[in-house]
Amino acid sequence: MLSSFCEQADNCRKYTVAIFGDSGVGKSSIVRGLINESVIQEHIPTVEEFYVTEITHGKKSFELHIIDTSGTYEFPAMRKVALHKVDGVVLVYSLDKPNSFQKLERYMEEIKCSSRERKRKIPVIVVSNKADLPNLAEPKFFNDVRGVEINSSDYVESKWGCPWLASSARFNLNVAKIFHRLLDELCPVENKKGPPRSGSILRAMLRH
Ligand SMILES: Nc1nc2c(ncn2[C@@H]2O[C@H](COP(=O)(O)OP(=O)(O)OP(=O)(O)O)[C@@H](O)[C@H]2O)c(=O)[nH]1
Ligand SMILES: [Mg+2]
Repeated sequence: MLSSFCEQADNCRKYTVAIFGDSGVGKSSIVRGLINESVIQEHIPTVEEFYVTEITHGKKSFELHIIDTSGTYEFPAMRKVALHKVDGVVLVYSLDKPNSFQKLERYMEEIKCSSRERKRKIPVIVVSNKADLPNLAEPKFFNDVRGVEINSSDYVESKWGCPWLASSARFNLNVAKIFHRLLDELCPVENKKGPPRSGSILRAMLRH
């Protein structure tokens, strides 16, 4: 029997990561981008898919086991099972689906609940996908304490204590970075690079 990549490599670690989000926000497209599969133009709803891929982060190699979940079909029981085995979670929304951000609240509640049950923190990264689409603005948030408007990144950071990134799975922009940023949380490396590229800079790049 063939040994897995991690069985061959001395310094490899395995992490299981689930990707959650509303229907059609681009979860499967993000996963396909990471494993260098071609973009699928039409929306083919996922039931549940598993992928295994290797990724080099810092000087170490990692085997990522990715659970691509369904946003189309409501399977809370399957999400619960996934949450009991994951090391980290990618939460995705997209600006062409305004309610998809609100849906993250429920996923966060489920993640917190599972963290409590498992007595371990489950690192999360929030992703605003489809940054290539023009004329779509990030939702507006207010900081209750200071009464000022704050951006999505600051909102996600202050409310849930997790990082935020904008991506375009269609153009494979920031896709690998999502998983590197999550690995930063799971397994901090010595030579951390600067802060993730902000959504507004990414959008500006896509316009040129
Ligand atoms: N413009 C644009 N379209 C995208 C992007 N990512 C995905 N799409 C499109 O959005 C649609 C849905 O993408 P999927 O990846 O299937 O969405 P999903 O979140 O996996 O959907 P479910 O499996 O039903 O939960 C497809 O038509 C994709 O081509 C993106 O970054 N930009
Ligand atoms: Mg899918």
